[in-house]
Amino acid sequence: MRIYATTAHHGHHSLELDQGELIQSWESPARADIVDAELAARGFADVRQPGDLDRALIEHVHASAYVDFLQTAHQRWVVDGNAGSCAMSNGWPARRMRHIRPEGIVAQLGYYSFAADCSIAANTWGAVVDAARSADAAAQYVAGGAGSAFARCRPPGHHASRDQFGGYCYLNNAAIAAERLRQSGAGRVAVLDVDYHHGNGTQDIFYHRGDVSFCSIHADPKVEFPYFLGHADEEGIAGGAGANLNLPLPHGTQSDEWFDALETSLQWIERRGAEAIVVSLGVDTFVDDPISQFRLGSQDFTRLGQRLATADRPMVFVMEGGYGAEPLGTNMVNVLDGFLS
Ligand code: Q9C
Ligand code: ZN
Repeated sequence: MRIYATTAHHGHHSLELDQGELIQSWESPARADIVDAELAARGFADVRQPGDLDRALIEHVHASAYVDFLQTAHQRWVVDGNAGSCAMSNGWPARRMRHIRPEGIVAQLGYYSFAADCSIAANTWGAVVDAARSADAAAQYVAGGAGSAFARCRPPGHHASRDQFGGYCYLNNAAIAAERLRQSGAGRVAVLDVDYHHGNGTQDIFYHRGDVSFCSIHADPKVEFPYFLGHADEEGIAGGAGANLNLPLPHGTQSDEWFDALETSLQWIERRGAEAIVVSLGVDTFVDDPISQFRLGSQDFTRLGQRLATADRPMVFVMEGGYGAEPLGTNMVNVLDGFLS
């Protein structure tokens, strides 16, 4: 299996408002280092650098003004007199307020985000671009006839919508991979999101589209981040009607119930006629994940990979969530290992 990864992510470690305190985010550089070490230890040696950022491709997924904003936000923050800190908002457009884009950097940070768990530092954009490049390269490799690839992305992407960052995500790596597969000739693509959290950004990006189906297995938004999207009655609209499937599950969900949802997902993806699949691969469903409440064990990730292999489709794995220490590497690589076995 081909891997795409870079080291630019080391420059990015966000601040996060967690239980009333501003902390160094759970989404840390160590996460990718742990996964890279486990990949190397288990013989995944075909690790490549991705090609250049394709701005035109990105603009099929994200608003051009939003991409410009991300690229320039930290510099504008510094010019505004905030050198030395990370750019983060303190106000958002809520009910009965107006969605008119304001002018100042702090206000625009609120306009272009939906959560206070995600800040922008000097090196954030470089990390974000490299994650997007890795997802694109993995999709190009798979579209070229190779069976599978893993984009070891950091920061993750599935919470990033067409024009909002949040949930540790800035550009939507999985959506970029799906769009690349479409542009490379796959008529229908599916994104299967197995991260613990609902992939609200990916859903948003493809909600009007029938050519990219989106399916997510996640903690019920009534009790879990991102709180305001991910309910079972969200089925897509216009040309995308019927092309969105959400399978919310309660806190405490165990393997049996989770794998029932996986069966439902894969049967639905089959019916949608997907020629290729992007897997938004979060392993924060693990029982000991420090911020999550599902109960999958490490062997379950091998089983997940094995079941995905039976879908018998070209597959792009894009790294999303999964927190804590060493088991993160074991769990992530177990999926890839199970897939190859
Ligand atoms: N007490 C991904 O898994 N809230 N994002 C965490 C912790 C944000 C998760 C609160 C969770 C974002 C890609
Ligand atoms: Zn997650």
